[in-house]
Amino acid sequence: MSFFKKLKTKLFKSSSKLEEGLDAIVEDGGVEEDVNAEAPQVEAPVDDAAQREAEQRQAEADAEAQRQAEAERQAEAEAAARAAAEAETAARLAENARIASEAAAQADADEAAAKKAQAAAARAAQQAEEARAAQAREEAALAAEQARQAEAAKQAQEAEAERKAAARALEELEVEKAAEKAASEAKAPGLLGRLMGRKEQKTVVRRELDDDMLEALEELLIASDMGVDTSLRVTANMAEGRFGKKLSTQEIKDLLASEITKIMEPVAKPMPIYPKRPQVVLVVGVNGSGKTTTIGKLALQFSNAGKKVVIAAGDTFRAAAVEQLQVWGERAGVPVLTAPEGSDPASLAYEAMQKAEADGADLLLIDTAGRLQNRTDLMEELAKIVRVIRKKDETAPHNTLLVLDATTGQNALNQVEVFRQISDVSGLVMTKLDGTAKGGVLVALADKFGLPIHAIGVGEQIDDLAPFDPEEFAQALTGTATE
Ligand SMILES: Nc1nc2c(ncn2[C@@H]2O[C@H](COP(=O)(O)OP(=O)(O)O)[C@@H](O)[C@H]2O)c(=O)[nH]1
Ligand SMILES: [Mg+2]
Repeated sequence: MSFFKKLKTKLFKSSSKLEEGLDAIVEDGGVEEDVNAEAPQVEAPVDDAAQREAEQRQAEADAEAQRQAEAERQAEAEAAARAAAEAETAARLAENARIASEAAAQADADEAAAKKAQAAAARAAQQAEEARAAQAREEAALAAEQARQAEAAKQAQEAEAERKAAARALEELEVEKAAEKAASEAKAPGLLGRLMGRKEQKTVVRRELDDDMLEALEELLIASDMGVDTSLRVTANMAEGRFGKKLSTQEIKDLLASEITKIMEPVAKPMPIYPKRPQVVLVVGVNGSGKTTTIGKLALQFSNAGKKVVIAAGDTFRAAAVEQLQVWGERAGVPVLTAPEGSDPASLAYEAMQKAEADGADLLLIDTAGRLQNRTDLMEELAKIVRVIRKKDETAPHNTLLVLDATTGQNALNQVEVFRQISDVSGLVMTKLDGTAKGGVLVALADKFGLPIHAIGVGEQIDDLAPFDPEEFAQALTGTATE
């Protein structure tokens, strides 16, 4: 799970050229429209009306709050004049409650009721202090006024009146709370609706699919290393039944992604594992394509999967490659057979076959040099390796992996042609897909050669080798990936 997350962030770190190109094509000659092109004018007025209504509601609420504030100020003035009581309604209610409580005690009233009244009054006071609880304030003021009247009367029914007032205040408070809750709930969808309305209003650029647009698409795909034949076929498929229709960038991207997925699906195959022991995997490719790194990554993956692996550092041409492999081997806990610089890789391969057999290894991974500048040399070297390992097992090598650097673009196609002539390439590993915007060449490769793509390299670390996922690849290439 986390592995794929990591992969997503690594695959095509830079936004692909294809994605940028698609944006440009639709914008060039496209027309900005509402997303809901069928009813473009409907949304806006509805939204305005909703906003006006909201504004009006706000104004009413403000006026109401002002009125209440005025009433409160008046009540406060009265209270100050009469009893030098606190200015706040809260204090008044608390005071009233205390009086009520005293009166209740005198009149042998229920002490619990008085406490309840006090608590209710305190809650009402707290509520009154909240700016938005405007009506609660009004009700509290009313309760206070009633309480004050009751107090002024100073009669035997004083306690009773207080209790009633307090009870009413509590009740009103509850009603108020419920009303407030209902109001806020009623407001929620309105607000959400407004937000959604704004979102829905977002415009989209659509362009009519005509010859010009098709040509621009073809050029873009060719420029993205997808190859002429593949590009023409893909655009033709995209246009089928859509000529003259208006398409948005997103629609174009989705169409392209699905065409690419169709081409890539048949080649997305993991490296086959055979019952034969040791299964011999010859790894070929030009210098710097990532052979040695890929062998290190594969060794770890296979040994993690419970396979016993042996590595032969067959690139005896470069001392650095041997050291590099030894480091990988240590990390993966896999033995690495080496030979002195410049020695014969074929005899190393033979030794490795012996060791792998003796160890009962499941897999033997053989690294090779990749000096393409002298094709005859390379061909002879590879042929010799194959010859000697066949002395041990005539069905070997069981896999010949061609490692290709995805950043080389069209050049990768030439490399496949050359290596198919000098070895029996059975599958591909595409490296450096993390550092390129040129993934298009994979589409051309898949379309032209149909060779399985076993894995992709997405970084320099040992776990930066992933299975090839056509859909994910198509999404990354076209910029339709979610997240
Ligand atoms: N970013 C990135 N770098 C890679 C990847 N695979 C290999 N490399 C780097 O490419 C360079 C050449 O790799 P190496 O394995 O030595 O290629 P070889 O000459 O074919 O054996 C090294 O610096 C590697 O770290 C990959 O998937 N992503
Ligand atoms: Mg190497």
